[in-house]
This record gives sequence, C-alpha cells and structure tokens, in this order.
Amino acid sequence: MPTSVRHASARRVDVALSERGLSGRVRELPDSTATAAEAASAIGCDVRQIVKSLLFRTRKSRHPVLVLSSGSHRVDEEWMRHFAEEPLVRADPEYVRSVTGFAIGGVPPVGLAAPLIPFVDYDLLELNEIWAAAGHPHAVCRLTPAELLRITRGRPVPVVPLSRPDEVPWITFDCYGTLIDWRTGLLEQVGRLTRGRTQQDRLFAAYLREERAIESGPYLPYRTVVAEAILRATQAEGIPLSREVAERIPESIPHWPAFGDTRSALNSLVKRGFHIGVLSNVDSDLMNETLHNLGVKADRVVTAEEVRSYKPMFKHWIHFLKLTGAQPEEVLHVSASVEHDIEPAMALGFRTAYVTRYGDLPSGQNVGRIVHGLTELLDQTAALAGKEPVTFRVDR
Ligand code: 5CA
Repeated sequence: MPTSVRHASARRVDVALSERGLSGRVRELPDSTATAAEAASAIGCDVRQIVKSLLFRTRKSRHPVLVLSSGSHRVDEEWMRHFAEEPLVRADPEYVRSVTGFAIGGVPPVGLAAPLIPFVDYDLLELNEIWAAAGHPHAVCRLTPAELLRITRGRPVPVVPLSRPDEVPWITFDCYGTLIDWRTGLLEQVGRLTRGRTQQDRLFAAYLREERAIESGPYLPYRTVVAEAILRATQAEGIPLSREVAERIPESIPHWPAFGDTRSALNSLVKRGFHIGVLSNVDSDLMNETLHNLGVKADRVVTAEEVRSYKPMFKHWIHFLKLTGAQPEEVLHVSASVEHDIEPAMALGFRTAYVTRYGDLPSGQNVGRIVHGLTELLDQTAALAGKEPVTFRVDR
C-alpha cells in the first residue's frame, strides 16, 4: 500500500492502523511530539486530548501492562493495582523497547511487538477527538475514543482514584424510545400534518436522519435539536410546517405516552434492590418532568444538557461511571436503540439488553441480549435479587 509516511517506525504504525480500517491517520510534524505537552503544542490541541502510552509490568506474573491515559493525568500505580489485580512496576526504557518494539516518546496504541494488558483512561473516552503517538517522536495519529477502544481492546478504567459510594447493582435505561413511546409521541404532534402510515414512516425516518446529523455537530439544547430536525424532515417530505409550531413541539415531550410496561417494571426493579439510572439525550428540565409524570424515581440521571454531548458519544456513560463508581461490567444498560445505546455501551464493556420496542430487530449484528419488553427483563433479573453483590450473569 503506498504511504506518504516518511519515518520507518511511523510507517509501521500507519500499516497497522490501515489493517484496522484506519488509513491516513498518521501525521508527521516538524516539532517534537515526544511528550504529551510537546505533542499538544505541536498539534495545537488540548493536552487532555493526548493519549499517553505508559508501560508497566505486573510484579508477580510479569505481564506487560499498557495504560493509555489522558495527557493531563498522572497515573496512580497504587490505584491501578486494583484493576491489574497485582502490584505494578514501572517499565524501564529497555523493557519498553523490547515489549513494544518502539522507543519511549513514540509508543503507539497498535502494532506492538508483544501482547499486553491494555487499559484506557475514562477521561479519553469523554472526548470527540484524541491523538496518540505513532511510533516516532515526530509522529502522531488522530483517533476517536471508539476507535481507540476497538483497536486496543482496552478496558475502560479511571486511572486516578474515584470514590465508590454505591455498592448496589445498577440498571441504566435510555428514556425516549425505551421507556417512553417516543415515536407515537412525536408523530401525534405532527400527526395532523401527515396522511397515512407510509407518510408517517417516511417522516419518522427523515426525522431520525436529521436528528442524527444535528446531534453530531456542536452541542445544542435538545429543544433546538427536535424543532430543527422536525422542520428539516417536514421540509424534505413536502409537509408545510411553520417554525413557530415546530418550536412548540418539544414542550410536549414530558406528556408523550409511556410504554405500558414501563412504570410497573421500573417499580418492581426498585423493590428488588436495583438502582435505576437514566441516560438520556434530552434537556434536564424535560427529563425531570418526564420522570415526574411517569411516577418513577431514578437514582441517577444523566442528560445531554449535563454532559453537553449526545449519545452515541461515550460521555453519558463515563459520567455515570464516575458518579457511581460502578464498573461497566457491573451495569446492565437497556435500550431500544442499537445505534445510540447498545453499540456504545457494549464497546465500553457494559452488559446490554436490547428491547424490541418497534419490532425493528437488527439482523446479523451482535446486540447482546434481546428482550421483548421490560417485563421480560424483570423475569431474567429476578434470580439476582437479594444478597448477590452485583453482576448480571449474561454471556457477553
Ligand atoms: N508521543 C507522546 C504522546 S503523543 C508520548 O509518547 N507521550 S507519553 O507520555 O506516552 O510518553 C512519554 C512517557 O514515557 C512519559 O510520560 C513517561 O511516563 C514515560 N517515560 C519517560 N521516561 C521514561 C523512562 N526513563 N522509563 C520509563 N518510562 C519513561
């Protein structure tokens, strides 16, 4: 494969990235990128966006451990021992070279000489764009957090100590589409403008497309997202709608209907000792009102407004993990959206349950466990009620 990467050691990283579908990511810079601070100033980004590659060795079993941490962090070795399950010893330069095949200052996240145990800092996963070393002290590569997780198969961890207040099993839910019948709510609002099923299906598909496009841009309040997406979708479908009407629609969100099983299932889960989290792409006041109308008290709520980011970005989940001190594999995330929830939650190592709310079973895709309603979820978690400290014994 032709490549314009000049340094031989950076070229190896370019090839390793290309093999994983990430070609053209390596950038060679005239200024040094050997340290996180230098890399940040050479790229012109925040030091938090730099992926530091820190190598350790487990003291007893002598396995190499790679901690990919945010450039702004000092990794706490005593704390990391909790995840590595034994004390960690910092690597010396010779060990770094022999295990990774690269010199300090250029150790990349892929294309390493030996297999090692990879950890990824929570703080890197909250960002949109990150930069890692690319094999040479003048080379870096641009990645998304999802790409970093995929190519390293790293386990998300907090690399600096986090308090752990809640020692209970958690179930987290998406809200609109999963607890609330969002499609019906939305279509009722624009219902008087549409004629028949076909048009509704087309309008809803157009809405989803527009919403996704708006949410992937700079953060905007959900009210704005909804109104704008409705305007664009109705326009695309040739349905006349004034901006004034579109802008009033989000105010009705707290009154959109819940699915029939939502209230009883959530209340049963609470009775069985589960803590309930809600992770939602919405404004905080709309969320509060929705839960109030639903008659459900959530233990933790994370909204798009709070994290200034929309799912499928990782920020909702990372914020939740930091708030609760839970680890991803201890949490079951439930959603009717593969794209917004199941995929990112699985990538982070959460247990997942996909609810078939609209009968739209994705084919040929690993979506983890599938349930056909929240009552079914209840049946499956019943065995866990009581003394067991946590854990959903679900095959991943
Ligand atoms: N190119 C940049 C990121 S784009 C980079 O590689 N940064 S780094 O932080 O991952 O690599 C430098 C790190 O290597 C330092 O933070 C430090 O923890 C580690 N290091 C530096 N000197 C030594 C040494 N003598 N022995 C072991 N590790 C070292």
